[in-house]
Amino acid sequence: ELLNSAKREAARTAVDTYISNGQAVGIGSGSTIVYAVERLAERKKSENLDIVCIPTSFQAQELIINNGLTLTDLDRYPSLDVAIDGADEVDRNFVLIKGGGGCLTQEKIVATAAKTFIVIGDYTKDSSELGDRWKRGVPIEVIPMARIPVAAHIEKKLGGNAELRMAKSKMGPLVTDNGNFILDWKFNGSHDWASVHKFIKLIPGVVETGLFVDMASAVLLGMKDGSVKKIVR
Ligand code: DER
Repeated sequence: ELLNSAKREAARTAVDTYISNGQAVGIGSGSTIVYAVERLAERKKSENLDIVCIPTSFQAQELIINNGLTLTDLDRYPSLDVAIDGADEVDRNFVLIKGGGGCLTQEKIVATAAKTFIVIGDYTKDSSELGDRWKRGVPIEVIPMARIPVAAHIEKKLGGNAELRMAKSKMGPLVTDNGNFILDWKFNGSHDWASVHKFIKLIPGVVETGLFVDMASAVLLGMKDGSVKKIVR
């Protein structure tokens, strides 16, 4: 339906614009990236596209394998040509909230390893300020034993509330691919996201934040009318 075709258009446009033979490609996580991997598989069949793929989660790893693409890792390819990934929200300064799918840490590692980082999404991600549309807060991956002091420190210094993300198909907290917990920090108002990220990142026990500041090279968002809005930094 409308939303899925918007995601699909953005994903296919991104693959056709930024992916070419011989590249090492970071593959993000979530639902939009599925369309990008499908397009990569199509191009592998039709034009024998010759790329290697680095996953950002168990989900991405499965996608790569199940679509017949070549799986590799950062050990073999520490520097990537391009990474493609989704986002939960994008603001007017290219700041992203990521981690809605719980994969933010490996996503940020892979995005950082890539020369070019392409974000794909749909019109529901297109905000002027973070928080306009995305109401689940900033995901923060934490070492399980530190979750209470980390949450308390964030709430004391930055306000809002940091909630432990509970799993949906298992009892208890969500456990990430790295064996950690996630706090969803529901913030109030607008912030200087670069300094908020740095502040949170330095709290002992924090593994990574879902704030991707100054990282995206381009953002492609599928619109309701079938067009793809492309914003290049
Ligand atoms: O969790 C993540 O960072 C994912 O990339 C997510 O933000 C994108 O999810 P979607 O493609 O299902 O909207």
